[in-house]
Amino acid sequence: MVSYQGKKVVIIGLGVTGLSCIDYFLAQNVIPKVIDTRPSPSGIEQLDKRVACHLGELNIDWMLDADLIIASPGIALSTPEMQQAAKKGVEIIGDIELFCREVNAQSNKKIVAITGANGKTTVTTLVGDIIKSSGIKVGVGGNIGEPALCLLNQDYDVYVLELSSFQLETTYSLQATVATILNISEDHMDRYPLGLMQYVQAKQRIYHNAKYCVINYDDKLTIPTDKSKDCVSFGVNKGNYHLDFHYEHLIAQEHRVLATKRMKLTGCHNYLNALAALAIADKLKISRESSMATIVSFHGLSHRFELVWEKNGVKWINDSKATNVGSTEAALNSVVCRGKLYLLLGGDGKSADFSPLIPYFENRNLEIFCFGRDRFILAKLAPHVTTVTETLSEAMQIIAQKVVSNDVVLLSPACASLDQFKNYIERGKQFAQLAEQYTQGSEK
Ligand code: LKM
Repeated sequence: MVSYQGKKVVIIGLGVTGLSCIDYFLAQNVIPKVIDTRPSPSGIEQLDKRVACHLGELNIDWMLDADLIIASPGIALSTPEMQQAAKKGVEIIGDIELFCREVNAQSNKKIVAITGANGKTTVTTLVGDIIKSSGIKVGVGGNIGEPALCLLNQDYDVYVLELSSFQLETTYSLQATVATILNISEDHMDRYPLGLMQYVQAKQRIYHNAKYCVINYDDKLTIPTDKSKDCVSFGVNKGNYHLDFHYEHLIAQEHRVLATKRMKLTGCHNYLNALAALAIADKLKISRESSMATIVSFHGLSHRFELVWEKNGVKWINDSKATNVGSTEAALNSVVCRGKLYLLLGGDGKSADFSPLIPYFENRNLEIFCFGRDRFILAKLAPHVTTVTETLSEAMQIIAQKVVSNDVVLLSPACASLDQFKNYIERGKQFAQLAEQYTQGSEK
């Protein structure tokens, strides 16, 4: 165990991740202090009595007095108080750094590290399933499911971590066996005032000290800036892992390995997700047969282009996990609709440029409903076919009155949910619940 005994530790940001950090320090008899800028953050009810807590604002005295600050992904390093602490020489790291130091102190433990603008949860989950069904003990977490620190002391041989750009910013000791940036498209511009390259730089940290890098042949920004890295690539037409002409097969190192029609995942972006997962599995020397069986049976994730309700020939698809423009583009590329498409956009746009969506709205039988904080910005994309409501619920109530057989209602909001929901999961649950509720007694 790495020891922090005698250090003054301040944890910034509660929630499940903050709580996992507190437990980690308490287990070695280091009593941390906790700060959260939110007046009533989640997790506060489970806080250990020994831990002093300051809510509603940052406590600069505590921060400057600390030896070590553990920063939540929810707090920007550019915050003036964080800058002040850093300048004074206070060490600032995140929970993933604590995790990596522990793993490095042990031997024979492997980390697979996955980031990207989109597909990272799908690939992380799929790689976790592939490793598990090959008989290896694997822990999956990080930005999804369990915080990384909760995976320690569970006798796992391999860890598969989904890492956000914010988590990577506060990580220094990651030594992944396999690391990947799946793709780059604009996201989190509210947190990266210097633009896309600042976001890319954060993501590129995943490759530091990685043994193998899995890169996207079609996306140069996923290539390690360190050209000496050992890379393997996936892509649509080219790369070590690619697709054939009509996306009919997955091809690995010039061999057809799977007919895509056998997969439950659909759409080009998902075939690329499967190729990336296969490239990672191959680097871990997992048998192709085992990997393929898992890729075939993989059903995809909740809240990710999930058919949650069907009535009177109308499909209601929950893609609440589409929290950026690129993700909504993938949905619009793969949605099949014989009638009218009702698209729900809205939430916190994080200062994104939404204009890449405009071509998807042209020459299409479509109506758009915009809700949430950035509804008026979104409504400008295609004003002639757009209705604005304050909430998702109001929009769905109107849509439920209009839909007829063969129509599709798609929640793929291109925005974060945090302006009106706890997270995208709560937004997706509300969509599924209201789809059922508002179509009740509408038998046709
Ligand atoms: N001190 C302190 C704080 C303040 C606030 C600690 C702290 C918060 C929580 O706030 C946030 C904000 C944003 C926590 C996050 C944020 C973003 C944790 C993760 C992310 S993310 O970028 O990885 N995921 C969001 C996104 O936009 O992709 C998910 C949005 C959604 O709709 O669920 F913790």
